[in-house]
Amino acid sequence: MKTVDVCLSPDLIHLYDVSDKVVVVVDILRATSCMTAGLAYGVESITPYENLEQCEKMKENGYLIAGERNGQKVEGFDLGNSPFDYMNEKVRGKKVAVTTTNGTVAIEKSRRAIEVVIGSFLNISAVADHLKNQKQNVLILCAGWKGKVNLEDSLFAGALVNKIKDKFEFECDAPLLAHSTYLHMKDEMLSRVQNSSHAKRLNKLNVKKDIAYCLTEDEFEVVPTLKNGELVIG
Ligand code: 3SL
Repeated sequence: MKTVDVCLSPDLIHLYDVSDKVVVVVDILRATSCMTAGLAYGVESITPYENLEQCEKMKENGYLIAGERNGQKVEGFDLGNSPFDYMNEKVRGKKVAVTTTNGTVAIEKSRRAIEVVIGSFLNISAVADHLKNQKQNVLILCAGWKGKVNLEDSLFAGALVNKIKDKFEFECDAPLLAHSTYLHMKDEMLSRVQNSSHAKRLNKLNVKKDIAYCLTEDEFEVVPTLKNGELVIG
């Protein structure tokens, strides 16, 4: 049977061999929710950068540049890091370069995987079906916050485990932990996440509507994957 494991922070990724796994990168608030929404809305591709200056340089190549540091849009960039920035006519058909505090870092750390998949509640069932229909072991990598574990990514990991558990054995205890936490909180997800450290951070920046939207399940059927350094659908 295939296995599934959960890495609760990118700072723990050295404990896993990603080279023989499909890695699902998750940053619910808000990077992977933005990527899912943007690609579903018709963005041609999204190229993730860990480094802000490299991302900014892509403007010269005709890319829209997007991103945040500590939740706030980078000055001079075209887009911030709200899914609503991406669900907009001005980005349809465009190539976007993006840098974020944690999400793009987690993608960078997954590059050696057999496949890198972008997961969010917005496309959770599509991702679950994709994982069930392929042959490789899976690692769900939570982006967390600056190396620390966060609630919303761990809850997503548990929700995804819940959807695929009949086809996968748990590799270690993190899937068990994430799954139990998800089962415990699933009926009051919004209020639980509102209480999380990052939601409190975002509330101070007045982006409350992003939080509820990023917890919405199955808005889209897309499965973004990393191909030649850029995220595309299919
Ligand atoms: O850290 C990230 O990658 C971001 O998603 C954080 S924020 O929600 O935009 O603050």
